[in-house]
Amino acid sequence: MLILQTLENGVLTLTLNRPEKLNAFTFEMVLELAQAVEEGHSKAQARVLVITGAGRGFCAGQDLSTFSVSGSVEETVQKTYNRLILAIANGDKPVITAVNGIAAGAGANLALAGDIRVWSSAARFTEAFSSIALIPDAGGTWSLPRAVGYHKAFELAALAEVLDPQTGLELGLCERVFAAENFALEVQAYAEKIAARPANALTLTKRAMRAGMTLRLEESLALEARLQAQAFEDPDHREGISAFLEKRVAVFPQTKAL
Ligand code: T3D
Repeated sequence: MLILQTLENGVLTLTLNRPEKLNAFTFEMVLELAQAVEEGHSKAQARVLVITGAGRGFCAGQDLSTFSVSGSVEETVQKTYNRLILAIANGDKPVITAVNGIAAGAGANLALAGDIRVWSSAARFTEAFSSIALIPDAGGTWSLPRAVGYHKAFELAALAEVLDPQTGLELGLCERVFAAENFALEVQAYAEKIAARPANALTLTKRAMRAGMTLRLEESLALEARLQAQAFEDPDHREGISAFLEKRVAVFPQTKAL
């Protein structure tokens, strides 16, 4: 199995499983992960998806030892990496990329693709592409400038320097850093916190914010109004209000995926 799957307390964890190669991607593996993400978004019991790596690496990017493209490179990238990145961005559920070790090349851009990015203190990040004279793919030319601004993004791509977690935090490449020793447990606990939030509200927030990254203000405001009308109709909204008025903690257990 190139991708391992576990489901615990609403958290579906997808683990890249080629540890001896630092989870470098074969195209078969990218497709298996893309399919697992697509199916995860439709799994009723899954409220949050986590993508992480087995062993000491997160993902070392494309496997360079078996790398060969028969046919069109453009089509291959479209069918593999693009499908994966779109499955993460367009799916209804929050996706957490949990970067346990080195994230290089397409692995770095997979790390960036999550709705929330958490790193281990052992994580490292490098836009390795230019070292083999390629351009960042797997969404890197879109996500990296949005994360750090154009100029820093260009420098990261040009130099392919290896970044540590402190720099990752400062640059906005990740939201949290957890100690390497407890990383899997910390990620599970953190993901369960997200899973306990109102699922439909998070789905609608994801839709509005993802769309907002490319919309004009007027369009974003119109979309917010439309999606807010949907959120208003959700039982979770009534539960949130009741809990506030009754001075108790809200519970959002019954929410169905939209
Ligand atoms: O058409 C297309 O779709 C092209 C798409 C391209 C997308 C890309 O991702 S391009 C970028 C590809 N990735 C890289 O260039 C990174 C290559 N790897 C490295 O630079 C280093 O391995 C790391 C910085 C990631 C980690 O270094 P280190 O010293 O911690 O580990 P290591 O000893 O180099 O690697 C451990 C093993 O993993 C080693 O195997 P061995 O010698 O023990 O049998 C190494 O060869 C293997 N490995 C690491 N990365 C890859 C890999 N094997 C194949 N492909 C890799 N990318």
